[in-house]
Amino acid sequence: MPHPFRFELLAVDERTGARAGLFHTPHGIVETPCFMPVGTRGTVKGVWPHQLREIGAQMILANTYHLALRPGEEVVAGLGDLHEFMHWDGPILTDSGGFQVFSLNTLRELTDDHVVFRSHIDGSLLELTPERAMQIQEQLGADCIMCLDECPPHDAPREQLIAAVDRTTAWARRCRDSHQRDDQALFGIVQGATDRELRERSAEGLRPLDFPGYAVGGLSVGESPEEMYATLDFTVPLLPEDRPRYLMGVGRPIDILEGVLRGIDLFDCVMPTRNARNATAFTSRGPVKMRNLKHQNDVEPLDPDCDCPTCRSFSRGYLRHLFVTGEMLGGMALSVHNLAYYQRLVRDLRTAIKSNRVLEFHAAHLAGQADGP
Ligand code: PRF
Ligand code: ZN
Repeated sequence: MPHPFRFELLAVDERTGARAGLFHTPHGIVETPCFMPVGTRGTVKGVWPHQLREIGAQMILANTYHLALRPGEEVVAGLGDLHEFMHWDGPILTDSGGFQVFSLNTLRELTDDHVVFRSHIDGSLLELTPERAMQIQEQLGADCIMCLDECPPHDAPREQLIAAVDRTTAWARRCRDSHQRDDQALFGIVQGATDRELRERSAEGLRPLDFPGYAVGGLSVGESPEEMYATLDFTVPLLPEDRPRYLMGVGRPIDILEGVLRGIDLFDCVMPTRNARNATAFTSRGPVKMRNLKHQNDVEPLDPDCDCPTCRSFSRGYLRHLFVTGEMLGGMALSVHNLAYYQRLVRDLRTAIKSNRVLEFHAAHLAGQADGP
């Protein structure tokens, strides 16, 4: 049987290192570069699975932490697995919970063995270990799962950054040793903030563990975009060329472009759906605030260059009305559009990489003409 997680490189741009590839998973083939919509609690907020499919989403992300608290991984497993639970039969990736523990909770205790935290839902004390993170993610049944890692603040003292790298490496080994299912790809996560030595230390610790994919964690946590890009410049070359590379929790459209230029293959971010619920649209002409009075009598679609269900159906005037009156359809319609914008961005990037035009695409995007490669 061929390896279920083959990563096939189709093109590597000689000038930049940008890659186009195919990532084979048990639930289908993912074309990279790929943007994963975020379905934290087993739903991409406000969007039906068939709509995700229609706008070209291929793999989606869900969160171990949230699903373990509610409804609990046994409940999900009892209803089939995450694919059946949320009626998404394409590839799914679950994040391990480490990042959410550090960002959402009052941490009670952090040792080399475990992390203890208070639930953000009912205040109860909970424990997460690398073994437990694997057990939960095996029960949820996603195609790709993540090691438990520690993501400290980017400006934490150096001793704390070093300790986080070493703990993340030790936990990665424990995750790999306890992970059982060979129909799931376990990704290692490189930490080390914006420090070259620490990123090297982290990558050197993880590479011998031979993960089928590697993530760059610890970015987009408060450092400047320039610092993030500089960190990618020296971190991506530390990762194996023949495995998918995933930049966690990033980002704005420009960050995705800059990440792709540096050899990143996978991205996820709440921005398209969160901004949609706040009435901000991504368009080929830049961001548009849909509550603005200037849209009141506008019969034009939100984005003339978009063929998403929202732009095919609704006028700007109608969308504004939905937001001003607080109608649910506003956030739903804009979420579909914003996700379609991100999917078009990565699709156009794939095309540009395969035709050796990725730098030209980048220049066109910066010039505000991001409507085609
Ligand atoms: N680790 C994990 N998940 C994450 C991150 C991380 O560092 C980030 C940082 N941008 C987002 N999501 N496990
Ligand atoms: Zn649209």
